[in-house]
Amino acid sequence: MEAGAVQAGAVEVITQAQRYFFEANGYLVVENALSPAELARVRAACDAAEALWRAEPDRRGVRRWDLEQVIAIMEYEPLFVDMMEHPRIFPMVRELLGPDVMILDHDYFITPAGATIHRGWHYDENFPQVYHPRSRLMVKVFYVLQDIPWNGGGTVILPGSHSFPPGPLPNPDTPEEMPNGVRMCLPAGSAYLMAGRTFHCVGNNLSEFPRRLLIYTYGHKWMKIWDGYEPSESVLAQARTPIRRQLLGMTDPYGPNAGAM
Ligand SMILES: O=C(O)CCC(=O)C(=O)O
Repeated sequence: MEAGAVQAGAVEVITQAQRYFFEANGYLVVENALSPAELARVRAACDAAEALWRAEPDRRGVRRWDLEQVIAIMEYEPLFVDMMEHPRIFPMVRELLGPDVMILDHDYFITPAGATIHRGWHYDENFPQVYHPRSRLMVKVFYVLQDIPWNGGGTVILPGSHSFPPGPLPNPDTPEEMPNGVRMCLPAGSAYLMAGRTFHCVGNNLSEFPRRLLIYTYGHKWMKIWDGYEPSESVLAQARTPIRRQLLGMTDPYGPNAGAM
């Protein structure tokens, strides 16, 4: 094991190199986060969720030519609840965010081929009262379900921007023109983690392929689950462990934290 790696039981959670990369850059790529079998299962579950969502237009989501967003994906099938605690990625999130971790939102994103950006550069954490260079309120995980080519609309991230002091940043209309921006053009099965205060933008999908992502955002249990993501009774019924109860906002926000898995 690499010196300085953090362990949960006997399993390595995050290496020192990964942690330093995240602390310095505000994001981290994990290649092969999903095994081929896992990727196939998640893809099949996403296809089924997407079919249901298309067949029932009253289901919540964004239905636009430049973004299709299936809101609250955990409501569609237990596999998506399990993904909230992915055995390789969730321990990293917990390590980076702290033991009081809770889910804030969860979506399935489809960026159609040809879609240009629907939203410009932004921070997800944009609370002017908080001094962000020293805080970490959120970590977002993106699971890549289909290869994202160079021009395929991968999120563009500005490394290190999570610790910039408050103040204006460049905001190019073409996200890929951000000086020092890094494109998340990654193979299917990868995951990338991003601090909530990292400046980022969806890219222009100029490829012939849709971009398919599962996105889970984590915060702290003293925060409030985002409106529209409050778990239904059927999701709450799947909370059979202390950590899952905490993740789903079922525990005392100021009480003891659930122990490591
Ligand atoms: O779709 C993306 O690549 C980025 C999405 C985004 O900006 C966000 O989730 O805040």
